[in-house]
Amino acid sequence: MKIKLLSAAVGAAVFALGASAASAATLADVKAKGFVQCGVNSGLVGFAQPDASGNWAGFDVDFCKAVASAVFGDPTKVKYTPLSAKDRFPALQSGEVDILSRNTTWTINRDTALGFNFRAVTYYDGQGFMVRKGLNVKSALELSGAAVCVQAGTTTELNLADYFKANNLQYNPVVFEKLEEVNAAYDSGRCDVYTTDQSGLYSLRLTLKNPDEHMILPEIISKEPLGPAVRQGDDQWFDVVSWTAFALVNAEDFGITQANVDEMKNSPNPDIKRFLGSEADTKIGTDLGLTNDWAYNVIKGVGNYGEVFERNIGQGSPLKIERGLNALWSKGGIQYAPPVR
Ligand SMILES: N[C@@H](CCC(=O)N[C@@H](CS)C(=O)NCC(=O)O)C(=O)O
Repeated sequence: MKIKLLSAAVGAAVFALGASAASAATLADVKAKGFVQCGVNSGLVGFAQPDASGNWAGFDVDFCKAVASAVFGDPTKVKYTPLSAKDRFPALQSGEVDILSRNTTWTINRDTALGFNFRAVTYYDGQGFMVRKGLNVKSALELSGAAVCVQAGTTTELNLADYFKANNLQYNPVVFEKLEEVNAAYDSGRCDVYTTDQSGLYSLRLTLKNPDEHMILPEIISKEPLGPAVRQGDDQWFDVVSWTAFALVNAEDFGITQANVDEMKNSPNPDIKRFLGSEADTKIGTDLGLTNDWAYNVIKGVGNYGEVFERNIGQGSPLKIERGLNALWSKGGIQYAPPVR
């Protein structure tokens, strides 16, 4: 009798867990509700920004669309939750969002203590400094005594403290919780320096009153591998999200683009046919819990990694960020994805 009671209690607990928003069957939940709930930046030009009609666009937004394409064959099946630096982690932990696709650095603390999983790096970044050209500073090592604007709830704060300490420099941190407050403080001259991920600086500079009066210093003081995060404890969903990112990079490797993906389905290269799901015996997609043409859908929906990069933050955008470290491994960068086979 005792044993029976105990197993009933365990059953109830498992049910409660399974039925909660943070359930471990995210793919099934996502399919059932018909959309991916994606946590994105509250507004960072090029990365995630809603237009006047509320349509979200950007590099991180396209990743949400890529996952929706993989699951539903439809990039529009996404709902967006804009999240500040501080709010993003509770939102993922609680199950309010299915993925965090928001300039988030993969660190050991987030991978362990906070309970997340990271695997793909969609943007290799590093922390930098922006100053007014009029300050006549050429290096971060000349910033002793500066007032430095920084946002709370980021890796940026600790890197900043470490860098100034390691170089024996004094500084005055000016810390805000909201991005608008940091931007306003820097733009009004309350801070001499703005520090965040270098990609963020390129983006934020465009929103200043006079972008041309500001420059980004050459120093990169940290490693900021940015990528999508999911909750621990759901390997299938983790695989879907990771392999969506890898599909984008593999497509660029193969020369598959949004424009030629239909033609590529009939490529004589068996590797490409398998990737796009047109090899008769493939189980590559179904093993992932998706259809065999999931990668075709991703590329049809958003294009390959290079296309997503150039359109949102590269040469086809006002940011004009160079590929740099984010070039393919075969072109001098470190973007490298394991094979789909
Ligand atoms: N990559 C860093 C920084 C990410 C971050 O939140 N950056 C700020 C400044 S660019 C931001 O995006 N803020 C937007 C917001 O809080 O709404 C991290 O993961 O902690």
